[in-house]
Amino acid sequence: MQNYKSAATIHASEILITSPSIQQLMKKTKILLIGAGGQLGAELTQGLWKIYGQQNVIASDIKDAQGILKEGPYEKFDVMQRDKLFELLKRNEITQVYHLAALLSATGEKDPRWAWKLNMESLLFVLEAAHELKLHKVYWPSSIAAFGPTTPKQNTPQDTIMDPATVYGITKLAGELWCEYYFRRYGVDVRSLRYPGLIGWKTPPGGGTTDYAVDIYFKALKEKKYECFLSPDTYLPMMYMDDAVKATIDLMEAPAEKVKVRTSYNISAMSFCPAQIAATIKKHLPDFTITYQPDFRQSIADSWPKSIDDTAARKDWGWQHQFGLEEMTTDILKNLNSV
Ligand code: AKB
Repeated sequence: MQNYKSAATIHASEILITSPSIQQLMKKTKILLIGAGGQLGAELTQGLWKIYGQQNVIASDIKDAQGILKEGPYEKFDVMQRDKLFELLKRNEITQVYHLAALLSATGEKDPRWAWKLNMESLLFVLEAAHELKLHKVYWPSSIAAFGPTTPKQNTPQDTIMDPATVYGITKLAGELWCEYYFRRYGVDVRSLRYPGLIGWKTPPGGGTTDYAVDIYFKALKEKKYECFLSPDTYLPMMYMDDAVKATIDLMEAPAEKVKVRTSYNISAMSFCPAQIAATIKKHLPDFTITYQPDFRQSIADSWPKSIDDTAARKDWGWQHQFGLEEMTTDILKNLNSV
């Protein structure tokens, strides 16, 4: 597995950065990443630094820069300020935007109106800016939350019933359609992935239903026990952060003609339930115990797919995941043990 990881690192940095076409790209490409303070944002920023150079990637968030983000260019900014967004894009001659800022599924249910406003208006501001300022590319994440209770649960197809049961899911489905609309009507090159639950160890989780699978590693090491808010047999599609960063960059680097889906691509790596992740952790930490106390997040999880068919992403632009549950657990525990 270690070999796989270093291959991915080489792919993102050494090979690409030394090729003349990438040096050319580095000159031309200027990226703004909105929502960089979140779980995916910080790691994606670092992935983009490796390809485009730190000076060409501006991280931004509504909060002050934290951790690794203090090392590169940073703008503290609220994406709901449309004028400020346009000013920032013009002043920095931005050519690509990664727009990750959003309220996730569990937090969204606490304030549905605000979730709708933040998630939808900010996307529309970015799409309008992309059209008016002629940005080269936009990335916006969708989610398995765009599916719903009557969507086929196993190997959920790319094109199928979509009846999201959360406000977050509704914003993802509507957002996918807005992305396709801007592509068809104005030719905006906007690309998107339907992320499963993302699991990383560098930043704390941020209000999602799949976040138990992040929290469990921290609690296992610190307290040797974890109380899970989902039942033991709740299967959900999941992905290690390294794979999520790779998928995002691979999609954004793909030639435009290979990106055939302009709503959002299904993307998959593994699928497991709380009992399975607990058993895998126990192999490393034999004293670890788990208990179950399902709360309102159980019904959110029950409305989502259990596994995802990502054939289109694999066929169209060559998506391949690298981490399964065992490899991810080994990697996370090794890293958390050494911080
Ligand atoms: C959430 O749980 O809300 C997110 C997601 C699946 O989009 N991680």
